[in-house]
Amino acid sequence: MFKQIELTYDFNQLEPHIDEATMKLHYGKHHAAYTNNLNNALKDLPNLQGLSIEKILIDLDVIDDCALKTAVRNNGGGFYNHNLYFDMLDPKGGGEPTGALADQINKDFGNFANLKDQLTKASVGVFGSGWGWLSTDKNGKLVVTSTPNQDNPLMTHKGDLTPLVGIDVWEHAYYLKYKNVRADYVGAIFNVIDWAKIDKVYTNR
Ligand code: MN3
Repeated sequence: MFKQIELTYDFNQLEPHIDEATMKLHYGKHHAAYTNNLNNALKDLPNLQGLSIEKILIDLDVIDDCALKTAVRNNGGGFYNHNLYFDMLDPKGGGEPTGALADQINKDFGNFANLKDQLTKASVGVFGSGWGWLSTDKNGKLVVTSTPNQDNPLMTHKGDLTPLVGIDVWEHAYYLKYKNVRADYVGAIFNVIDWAKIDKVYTNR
């Protein structure tokens, strides 16, 4: 049974960047539904019992049944992506990365402003629902990509990329507060990204 990560902050603590009503629905309804639907689909896939969600998403092709494969892709992606999303956010976030992550950002993008610009463009530019991503490859190089729906870099790169930052640009992530102005939401979310935590994940990968 997969479980949603527990939040280390209250629903209203990401205000004004992410509003309380959106947080309640996003975590309490959307993320909960992906998690329940994933667990239900896995009941019919005993061969996947005990595997990590990362392993399951990298190897989706082992699922022969088309409908079950789609269910695990959409809901397993939704489960994993939202665990990463809610975990990387923190009321005390914002600012710029430090440590090994900052050094690598400077190496791969020149500076943090350039990374922020690329990640913003990738996220705002998703057509329809999807995600913008900052990932690391096996050598520690940082890469910005985007995916449609609940796909993620584990799936698109078969385990060669590990996601570090995921920016959810489904309308349910921002519409109550930002309406159609996705760019304002993407701009605001940088104020609550916990770069210290992401540096730890990057350093200990
Ligand atoms: Mn979402």
